[in-house]
Amino acid sequence: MIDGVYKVSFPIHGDEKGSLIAIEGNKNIDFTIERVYYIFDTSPNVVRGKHAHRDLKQLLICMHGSCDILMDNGLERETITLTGPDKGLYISGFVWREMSNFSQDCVLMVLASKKFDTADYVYDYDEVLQSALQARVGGERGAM
Ligand code: T46
Repeated sequence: MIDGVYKVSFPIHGDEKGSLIAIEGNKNIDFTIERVYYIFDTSPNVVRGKHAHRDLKQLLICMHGSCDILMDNGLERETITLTGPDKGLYISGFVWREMSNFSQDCVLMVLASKKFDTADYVYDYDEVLQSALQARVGGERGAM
């Protein structure tokens, strides 16, 4: 997968009463949870996101239904289908993301490492490309 991105499976505590999943900051995930938001009632033909974050770690969980998450760091692009309340997608780093193909019943919950800050959003994909190219050139120079 793209650097700084990985899938997580959470253990389900199940008994005769049903199922329960617990997520603790700095235990199951490597950040303190500063914010929780969730996305629902999104039409299947809508594409959300279309931005990167400068400094934010997030854990995305489809509590209900499913949706597709595209991630792109300027060098690699990958799309995964997120479904199941025990499956998470961790995204950190300067990664462009788009969410699409929402099922009618999709509830996408996001745990975030920082409070909402519009200054952290980058809506210009070229900036992600430029950053990837600069990192690659820097890496090649370092290897000389
Ligand atoms: C991300 C993807 C996965 C707030 O007031 N507080 C918040 O914490 C957030 C996240 C949003 N908002 C407001 C800002 C907009 O007026 O809610 C509205 C919709 O937000 P946005 O268009 O940014 O939603 P998405 O689905 O395009 O992106 C969101 C997150 O913003 C973003 O950080 O990574 O989900």
